[in-house]
Amino acid sequence: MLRFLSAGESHGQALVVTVDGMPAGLQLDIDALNAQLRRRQGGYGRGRRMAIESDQAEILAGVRHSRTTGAPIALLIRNRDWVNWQQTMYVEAEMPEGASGTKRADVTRPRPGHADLAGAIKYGHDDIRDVLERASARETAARVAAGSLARQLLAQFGVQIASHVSAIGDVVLPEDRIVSFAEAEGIPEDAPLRCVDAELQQRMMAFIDNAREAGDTVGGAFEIIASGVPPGLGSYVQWDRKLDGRLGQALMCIHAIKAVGIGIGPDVAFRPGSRVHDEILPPTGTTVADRPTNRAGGLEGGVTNGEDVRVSAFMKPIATLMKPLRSVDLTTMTEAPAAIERSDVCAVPAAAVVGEAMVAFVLADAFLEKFGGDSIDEIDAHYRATAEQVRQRFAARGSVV
Ligand code: EPS
Repeated sequence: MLRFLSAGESHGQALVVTVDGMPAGLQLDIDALNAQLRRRQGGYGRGRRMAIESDQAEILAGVRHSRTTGAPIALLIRNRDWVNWQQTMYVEAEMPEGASGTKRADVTRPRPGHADLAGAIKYGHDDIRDVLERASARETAARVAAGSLARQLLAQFGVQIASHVSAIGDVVLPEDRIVSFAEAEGIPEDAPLRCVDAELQQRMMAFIDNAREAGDTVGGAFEIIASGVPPGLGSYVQWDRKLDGRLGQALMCIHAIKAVGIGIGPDVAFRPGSRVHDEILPPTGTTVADRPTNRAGGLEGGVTNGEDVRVSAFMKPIATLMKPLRSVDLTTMTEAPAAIERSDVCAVPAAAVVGEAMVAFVLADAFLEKFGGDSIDEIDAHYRATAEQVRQRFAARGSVV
């Protein structure tokens, strides 16, 4: 089983993440890992924090001479902003001599839509900072680091992952505009919103500008596409083995994600079967069958079918509004505007990078389940043998596979 656990506060010293279950013998590219962290920091609509940080992962354990050893991998990402927060976030009982930064007042007015109120009730905190520091989407940097290891494992076997932003507020890519993996992968990294349609992207930016001027925030949607995914990952035989359910959880648990769709997603409810299901035709290429469409997003019965895996996620607007919503001051229980924390106006492109990481993690886990072994060599042998078995089985029936 591949799994990870993270720790770290948004303005604490660092984020740490432990990845357990990575096989031995994977050659790691730390520059590629850091490039993923950089991607997460980008996108039009982000706040001033991203100008302070320059996220870089340090590998503390589980890797020797840039190869995984099979031991748990520990990664650390330092928060540069810590120096501005030490007086507020120190770990010791008393503020250490010479602590840097400023001492901030307690946060007592929960922001609607954030974890503030529910967290303060649940954990018994009077200073909501104890909630928001951990609930912050800063934690997603740890996920991108963990997901990047999974991505590097998958890449060894030809699985690639890309994403694109399909909506910012009500500026939405048309339903019939199907974005190919190559198109998503080809989006320049400096594209402000990582949308495949340049004209639409301009309108999306204007939408964000308007929200910023109004002291408001915006959400949106993105799609993750994984190509080269072998058929047979996941299973229909038990509820918790269905890969669509596992992908759903992995995306739903990203901060501010409120809905997930597989393939054409919720549209399946509004169309007849003939415009939902993908016909199965005799093969003309190297796959078992031709599928003229991929509305199912590469998953049937919770199992990958060899087509691209396509998953969409829908993000709510960020909960910190510069023109705050009404709230209650929990010290006096009287009405008061919600607290204002420095924040982003829109973080949809960043969330898409986090989504890629989470999808990579789930696919790598399912991949190891099917082709598992303790080293890359063992997995490789199993992977090749399975592909060959499938080829021979169908070739015997006249297939060109
Ligand atoms: C984030 C860091 C945070 C926020 C954002 C995500 O930094 P700060 O709170 O210092 O501005 O920019 O988190 C939120 C929007 C949130 O509501 O928690 C990051 O590294 O992605």
